[in-house]
Amino acid sequence: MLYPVATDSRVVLDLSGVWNFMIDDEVKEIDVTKPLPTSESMAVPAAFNDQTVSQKVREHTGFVWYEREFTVAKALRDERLVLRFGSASHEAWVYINGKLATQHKGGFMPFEVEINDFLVPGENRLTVRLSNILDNTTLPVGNYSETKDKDGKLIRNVDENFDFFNYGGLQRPVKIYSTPKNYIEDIVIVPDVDLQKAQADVQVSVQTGGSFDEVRVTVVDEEGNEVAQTTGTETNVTITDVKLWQPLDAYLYTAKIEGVKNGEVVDVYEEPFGVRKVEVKDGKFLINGEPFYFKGFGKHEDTFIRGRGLDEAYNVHDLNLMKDMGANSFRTSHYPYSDEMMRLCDREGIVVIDETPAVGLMASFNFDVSMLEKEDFQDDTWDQMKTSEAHEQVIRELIARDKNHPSVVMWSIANEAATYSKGAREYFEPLFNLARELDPQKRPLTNVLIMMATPKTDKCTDLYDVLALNRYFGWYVKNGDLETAEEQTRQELLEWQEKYPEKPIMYTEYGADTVAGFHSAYGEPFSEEFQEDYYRMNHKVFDEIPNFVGEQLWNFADFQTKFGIMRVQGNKKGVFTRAREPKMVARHLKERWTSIPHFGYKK
Ligand code: GCB
Repeated sequence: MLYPVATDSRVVLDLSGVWNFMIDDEVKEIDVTKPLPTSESMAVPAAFNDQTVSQKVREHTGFVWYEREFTVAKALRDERLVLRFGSASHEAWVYINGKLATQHKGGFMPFEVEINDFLVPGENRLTVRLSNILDNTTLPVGNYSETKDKDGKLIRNVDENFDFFNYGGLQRPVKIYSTPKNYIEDIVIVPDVDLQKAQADVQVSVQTGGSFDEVRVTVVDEEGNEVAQTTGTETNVTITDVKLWQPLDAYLYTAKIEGVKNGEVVDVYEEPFGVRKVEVKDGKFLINGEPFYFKGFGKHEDTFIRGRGLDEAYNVHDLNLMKDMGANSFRTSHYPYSDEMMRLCDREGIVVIDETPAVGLMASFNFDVSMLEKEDFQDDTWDQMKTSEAHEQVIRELIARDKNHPSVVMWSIANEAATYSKGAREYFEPLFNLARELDPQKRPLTNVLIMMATPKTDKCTDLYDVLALNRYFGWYVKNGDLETAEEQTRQELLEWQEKYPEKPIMYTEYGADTVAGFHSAYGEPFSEEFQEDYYRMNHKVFDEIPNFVGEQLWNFADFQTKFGIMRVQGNKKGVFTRAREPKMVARHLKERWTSIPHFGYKK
């Protein structure tokens, strides 16, 4: 799916701003042919939860409504007009002038619909009904229940089966874009680079709607020079003296696609792309033929007031904080991030592990962490979960959206699923096969593993190209005992390496809750001293393991979660506070990461 951009043939209208908003208390049916009976304001894009000061709004589970009016100028009305939502959490029903235009389930992917047939001259009314319900058929997974209050009114409840706040609403931009009636629908770009010859063979496939006499493909470099040109919808171009997209040294070419009819260019689209090669070989993760070392974070889309809502200033700032520390990468834990963030990573040279929203695929998720230590732990996750369909859908949508991004070097199919339990293989094998088949660039795949998934217990390891481990020795296990934790860390990593010598190993989470400003002469848990000691211990072990190719700690910043006795105003494992102020450990990390090269750290 193409990102909406303005070109010589396309106009983009942004519907960001203040919309009407209403909680649906399900007492009276809403008549979508009439304006919503509400005077509440809500900014878009942003979660609805933190914009008011009403607890009822903040914790609402069920349905909400958004509404605004819009006008499309006469000059555009003969064009094909498409309404596009960057996301809508988690299920949306979209009405234009009272008629259902489209419906979409899954809260982290864009969707769009042609709206010409729904429009009237002058003002049009756009009404969106949203559900933030999560259950055992959705991703992420929620524990859903219904009760009645004393007056018999239905109360819906979602107990998140994951450790982040269930923000809802229109959290990414809503746009209308125009295209001509004959239009470029999608572009697939697959660069194949010969590193020796510094030459790239770039396969370009163009899907069109309507018809063209000819489709022209022109590759333009960063200086605006045309470096290759060809015609056709399934075609190849060669770039000589190619400049590679490298981590923190991004180089972007642009594929300019022109649809020609009767000698005239009717539609134009410009897709940025990078030329880089990703391979997994002999226990190494190679980017452009060199062994790459991941330094960075698991993150969240999480800021004050906006929740998971797009905030490009935070995105730019977060990447600058990362670069300043010598980091080179992050994982889009635990769901696909906005189009805007992905495009920013392309241009900043930040390496991304792109994750689906498959989190909570574990029947026994809770804070009883004693089970983390049991080797033979089993549960009935794969009888309870009915998520295969949603999982397949989101893999399709994610790869369709992000396939051309050079920043994306690996797909993460799930975070901390019960891969140690009976039925896991049957569940995951078809999904891994699907992702391999769909990705035109054939990137490596991983499944991010919880502590119970060990070399002995994990049932799907052969499906993963890279072993991505979330480990909390010294925190959830042996809390505060860093000596034992060090031994456990070392022992497990050596075991993985011995059993799977061809698979690179990385940590995709390790961390300790740390209250900014809390100090302890004894290095007690929760203090800034403990956080630093904990990371130093882990780093010592990482450096001993030859196939250990990366450290992405948990978490970049403190973030909001549901409340509960294990969380004080959210998860405090951030290296930065939620306001992006550094904790003490940021200095250690900067020192370490600025001295570790992006390539060739492990020989
Ligand atoms: C994990 C989860 C992450 C949590 C983290 C924690 O293993 O993947 O979502 O936030 O642990 O801090 O407990």
